Amino acid sequence: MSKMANDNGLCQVAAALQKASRLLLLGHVSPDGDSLGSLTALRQILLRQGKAAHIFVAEGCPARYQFLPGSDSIISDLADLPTRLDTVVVLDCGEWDRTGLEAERFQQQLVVNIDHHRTSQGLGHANYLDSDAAATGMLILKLCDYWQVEIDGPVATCLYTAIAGDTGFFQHSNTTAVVHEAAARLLAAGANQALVVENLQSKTPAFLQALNLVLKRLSSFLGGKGAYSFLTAADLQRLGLHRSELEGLVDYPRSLMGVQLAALLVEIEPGKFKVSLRSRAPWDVSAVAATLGGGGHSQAAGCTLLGTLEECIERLTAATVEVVLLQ
Ligand SMILES: [Mn+2]
Repeated sequence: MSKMANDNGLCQVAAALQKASRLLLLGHVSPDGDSLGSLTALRQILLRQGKAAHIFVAEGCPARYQFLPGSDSIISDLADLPTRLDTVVVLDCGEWDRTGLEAERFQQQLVVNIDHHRTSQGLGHANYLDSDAAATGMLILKLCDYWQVEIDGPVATCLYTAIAGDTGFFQHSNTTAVVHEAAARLLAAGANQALVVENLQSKTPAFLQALNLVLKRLSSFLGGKGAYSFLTAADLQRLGLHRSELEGLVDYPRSLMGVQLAALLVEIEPGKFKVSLRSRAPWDVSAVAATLGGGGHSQAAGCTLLGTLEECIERLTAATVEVVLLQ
């Protein structure tokens, strides 16, 4: 098989980006380290090539990611979207509704999709998809290598954040030798690891109060192999927490000894729960999420459920039992 046919779309995407001159880069709602790190890294590389590149993130850049070089130029107001665009790049997600914008808006533009979610079908005219990659940041690094662009300190910090984010700081099961090699390269290139750790690992008082509630409400099912907890819309309002500040909370139920699968239900608006799912291999939570209309990776996935808390827990545990029995 030729290299062209076996590169998951890298050559095609690289060519499309090379031709572009005015780009809009989109991430996903509830932006995380991989999404924001990949966006800010790619933007810097495109700017260096003399292109105009803007990033749009519907909710803006969460405070903990504002250390990322270039994050201060992220657009979150639709009115600020550049009008003259030739190319739209969708990073780290495979569905338009996850970008916070509608596909209809970009019918005149070439659409490029770079993603590592297993559920992604490729929503672009050119798609670079690799579900074996631990993070979209790994794909941006491959793109850099393909173009033979030099990775400077700021780009290295962004890509290091992306990879650290999606591997749970090199602890999740997707932390392969390839991931460590990439991290080593980025550190050698000047990634500011201390800055990344300081910003990603420090918690706000409100986060710790939310964690307190999550731990108090921890329930088990599947004979102790499953654990779930929840936060209500009233909790979030009382604590003054936005859903984007809850990243990592589900890792606590998952850390419980003997737990194979953990779920955190967060009521993002009354009667609407965002469910984060985590598992230990070989349990596959992307299959659980898929039966509930969501998606993701085998050890980290999510979905949205509508109904009362009790109804959503019931549907979630029923779907989990069904999928686990089949696995
Ligand atoms: Mn990702």
